[in-house]
Amino acid sequence: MLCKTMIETKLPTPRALLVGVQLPDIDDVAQAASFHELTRLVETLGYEVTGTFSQRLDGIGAPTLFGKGKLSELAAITGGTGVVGSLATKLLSKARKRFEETKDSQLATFEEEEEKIEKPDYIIVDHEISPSQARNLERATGARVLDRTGVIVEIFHRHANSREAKLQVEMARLKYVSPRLRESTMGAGRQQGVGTGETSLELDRRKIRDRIAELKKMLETVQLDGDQRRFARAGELRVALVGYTNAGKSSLMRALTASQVLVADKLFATLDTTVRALQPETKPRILVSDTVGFIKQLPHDLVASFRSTLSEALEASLLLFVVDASDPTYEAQLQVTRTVLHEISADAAPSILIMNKIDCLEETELENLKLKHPDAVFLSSRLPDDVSGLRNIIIAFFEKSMVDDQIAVSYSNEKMLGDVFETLRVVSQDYTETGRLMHVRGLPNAIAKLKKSLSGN
Ligand SMILES: Nc1nc2c(ncn2[C@@H]2O[C@H](COP(=O)(O)OP(=O)(O)OP(=O)(O)O)[C@@H](O)[C@H]2O)c(=O)[nH]1
Ligand SMILES: [Mg+2]
Repeated sequence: MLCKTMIETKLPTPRALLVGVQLPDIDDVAQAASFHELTRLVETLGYEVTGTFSQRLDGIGAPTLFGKGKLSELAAITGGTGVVGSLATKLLSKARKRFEETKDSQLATFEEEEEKIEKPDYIIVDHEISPSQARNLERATGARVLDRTGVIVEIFHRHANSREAKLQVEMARLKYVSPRLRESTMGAGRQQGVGTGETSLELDRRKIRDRIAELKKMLETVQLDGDQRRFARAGELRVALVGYTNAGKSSLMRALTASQVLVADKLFATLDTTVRALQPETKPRILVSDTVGFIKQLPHDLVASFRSTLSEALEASLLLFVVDASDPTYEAQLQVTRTVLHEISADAAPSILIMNKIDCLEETELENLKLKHPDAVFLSSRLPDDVSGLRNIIIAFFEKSMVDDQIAVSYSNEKMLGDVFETLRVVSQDYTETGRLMHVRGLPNAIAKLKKSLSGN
């Protein structure tokens, strides 16, 4: 049999220019950090960042985001007209000509060479902008426009793995896309809604609404299964790793539970909550949850989807706030984590601050941080001694919350013994005529749950 020859078509890497408004309360360091984070997000999407472009302004409400002069400057870089009213992106604006004149004269002279000037294909706006602002910018610059929200939604879309995460992200994505659909992008020859007088745009929006309704129903079913799983786990000792994206939550999860969860130097590597037992296993065992990371300006629909993805973690008795201590913006990142957890009412449990990646710090930096956060645990998830120290802290926390009690298990109830051994520490047992009297140690609600099951309620 002849093998088919595969023709490899390598798509060029899309080029992206990052643009943003520097608001009065943002200093240059914060602005650079914001662009740095956006660069990482955009690179996670597989785009190449060609540069950054910003203007100091009081707000981000202007129809084209920037002032007129600045918009022309931007259009000069992208090859647009600098005017919203025109779609003629091929025409060279005066500003563009000036831009090219400053380039190597050979490049500017030969038309075929013009393509070599690396015009960005995308403008990525470091804010959430309205659909009409995006449209205006697209018209003026001739480049495709994506905002921060769009980038994050797209990354979530690519990384979602579990059925629940996929459904949630599809919903968030459709809600983002729907108001941004427009007639011109739909293809001219589209059929209209038959006999309804609907335009193709209305038809597409209706299809999206229907799909969102369908997704809601599917999610309810999936979430019901999740609720049952969670109920089965109620009373277990649970600790959740929460924190900013890329802080090292999954790395710690791997180290604490000897598991193989995905660790990657990219943003939003983890989108599902995974649960594993702390290793070496304790009695009763302690479950550790790894969760999705947070980021500033998290789109609202995605916050809603976090609520469900995080609900496993929300029931944890202990939250470990993981922070990348080597990141100069770690405090702002910690604040974002606290705010999002508060928004989804997940900040009730006690927490421990974990300052991770200390292997990247100078001795003096580390000392200063320790003075600033005397209650935090400083570690590197790469150092086994540090990880085992954290394990001891976790165990000590649960030990403090546990109480001693007795449970009577009749011989007819022996099938429940597995549950007893799994959720409680059995210190000793006496055999009586009717069954066993077990001296146990565990969390009060775990003991209460077992007693309830044993009494047949
Ligand atoms: N130097 C150093 N790097 C670390 C440490 N812990 C994690 N990393 C690296 O940091 C990057 C992110 O780690 P992850 O564990 O995937 O981070 P995460 O918090 O799970 O990120 P998301 O899933 O995106 O929210 C990876 O490249 C890790 O190898 C550490 O203690 N020291
Ligand atoms: Mg992760």
